[in-house]
Amino acid sequence: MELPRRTRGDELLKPGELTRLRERLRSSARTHDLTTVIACAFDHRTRMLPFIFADTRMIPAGVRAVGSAMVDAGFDKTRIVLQQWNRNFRPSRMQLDGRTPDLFMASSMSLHAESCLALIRDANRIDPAQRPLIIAGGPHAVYEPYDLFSADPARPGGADVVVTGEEFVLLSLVEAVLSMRRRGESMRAAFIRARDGGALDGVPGLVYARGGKDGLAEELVDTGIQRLVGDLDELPHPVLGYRLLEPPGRHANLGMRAMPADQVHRRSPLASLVLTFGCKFACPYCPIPAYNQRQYRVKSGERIADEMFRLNKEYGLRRFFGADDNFFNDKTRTLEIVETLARAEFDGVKLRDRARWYTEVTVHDTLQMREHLPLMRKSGCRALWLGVEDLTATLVKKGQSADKTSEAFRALRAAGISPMPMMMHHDTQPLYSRGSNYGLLNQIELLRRAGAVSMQVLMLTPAVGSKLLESTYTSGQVLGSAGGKAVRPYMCDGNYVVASNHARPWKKQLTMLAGYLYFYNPVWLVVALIRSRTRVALMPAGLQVFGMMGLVMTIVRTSGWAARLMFGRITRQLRAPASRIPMRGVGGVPASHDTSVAQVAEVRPPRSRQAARAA
Ligand code: B12
Ligand code: SF4
Repeated sequence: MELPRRTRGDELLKPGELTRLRERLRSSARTHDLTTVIACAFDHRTRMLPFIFADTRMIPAGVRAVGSAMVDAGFDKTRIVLQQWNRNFRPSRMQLDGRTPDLFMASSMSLHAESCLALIRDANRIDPAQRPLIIAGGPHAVYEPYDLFSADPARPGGADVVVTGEEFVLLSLVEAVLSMRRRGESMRAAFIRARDGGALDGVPGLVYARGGKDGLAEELVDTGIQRLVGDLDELPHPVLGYRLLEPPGRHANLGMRAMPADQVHRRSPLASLVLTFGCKFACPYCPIPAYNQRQYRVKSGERIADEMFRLNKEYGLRRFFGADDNFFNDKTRTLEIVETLARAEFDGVKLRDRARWYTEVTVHDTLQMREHLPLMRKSGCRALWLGVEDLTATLVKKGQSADKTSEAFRALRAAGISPMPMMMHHDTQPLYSRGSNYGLLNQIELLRRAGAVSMQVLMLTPAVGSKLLESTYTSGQVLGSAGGKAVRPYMCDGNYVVASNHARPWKKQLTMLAGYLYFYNPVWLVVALIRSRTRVALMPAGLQVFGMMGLVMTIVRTSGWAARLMFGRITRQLRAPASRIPMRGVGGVPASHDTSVAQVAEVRPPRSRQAARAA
């Protein structure tokens, strides 16, 4: 099931609404000396191709954005801990500014959900008199907020509240709790009064538990789908978040100080930046258009240039990765950004001489932008990741074909931009096909000849929040276990075959490995070195080296699963994930995030308590 959309015309915040909230909080922050720890959950079992390097050497934008929002609102006693760098961190041991923090926040993708739940459970071990208010957020919270609560007496301890939205929702929650907070009272106690008094019900984008004792939830209240900030220039500046990082280490507790600014670029040579959000396509396996409520949101070129410049100046960051769903989505707005970046100059130095950037686009829109690709290069862009999925458009039809894809790749290479294809393997695709482009190796070879610089091959895996999710389960495609090993969240990244109707699913697992081996190997490394005098220079050779290293990790991690698929008994899951705890919306409407009930397409929760009572 896709996330429901708010009533048409009510998807976005009013212009200036986020800015005004930030200002209001800043003026009240002085009277609340809050300390906050934000943890980014990361399951190290997920380390392999094609995300190796980007997973630990690029600080995730989500926690950094939340940290920036807190500092911007006046709460600078904030620390960000990445499990990527601090595996042993235990929230139950954390102290910041000499005390247990007022707020503990955990962010997670679904893939890292087990690590996130372990963090939250550990935070629940803190003595109730000092226990921070526990807030969960991030992509897993957006799609499956119910998973972050506990109704299991054997494993108590969930979040107090889950934010199913972005900065505006979090800051509105903080404002609502602070407005109820008495002098010297803990944030958790103030939260409980705010919750029980209905003060949270007018903040769309929250899920909180009611009636639970000892960390057990009996019912979840869902305040509905968030309103999105339309003008991304209203977001707090990312420069604030980089000051808050816990340095890498092996301790369970926190260090005295955050990482010094001059070490940031060494630990995180890639900096992710929000440039745009949204995509006009509607691929049935993708949750992105629904999450964005079919809106396309952008930052201005001036703001992006300023972010790159300040991040370079303050932290030495030079390489930026756009957190875009489809950067070329709207040609006019793309050109506005790119033209500004190409001419931006600070302190007499051209930005493009300091900053290189990369992002995600589609093949279709790359062709629409063909004549502007030299401008893209001039603006500092050096690589683009393209969702090719399946060249023959048998699996997915979004205007791609072998000819169009080759044409787009050649145009990119001619402009000096590295094309990075993302392929999707599926049940009906063979390893090799004679006389057609259907086979995986045929497609990889075609892309390599057209100039592909890296390769991503992932198995089509059901994504929560996508149209295809339920039918993939009810059709019996989703595996429950193989050879006695259950499918766990960390395996749902497309690297493991966890959904297949193929008679021999192990073949799918080995086909993906064969595809990677075909692309990443010493032969192509040598060829890339010999051909290094092209406009993309040594990038293909460098990525061959990373690719081979990542492939070793992929083989080590996934071959055991291939063996289980080959020799073990396979069980299936027939029901899509859903809340085990009863969920309700505010004012008699169904809970927007309850996947167990049929949803109406548009759910509009009441704006206020009065409205809720009236409803
Ligand atoms: C860049 C990116 C990556 C990079 C990440 C590198 C890095 N270290 O940052 C790479 C390429 C490695 C990657 C890999 C994968 N990705 Co990815 N990726 C993205 C992408 C395009 C941008 C992420 C980003 O920076 N967003 C910008 C930030 C600001 O947004 P955000 O993280 O959502 O955070 C906001 C809110 O969620 C909230 N929030 C976040 N944390 C918290 C915490 C609290 C307490 C609160 C209150 C709020 C809050 O506030 C933030 C500010 O608005 C997103 C799609 C998107 N546009 O977001 C997908 C996305 C995050 N990826 C996704 C997936 C599935 C994957 C993969 C599993 C691959 C796959 N099969 O598609 C792998 C996993 C790799 C791994 N081992 O972790 C999914 C996650 C879905 C889910 N349910 O978890 C997303 C959402 C795309 C989608 N399909 O919808 N990805
Ligand atoms: S083109 Fe990409 S981002 Fe857009 S809907 Fe399809 S898969 Fe999702």
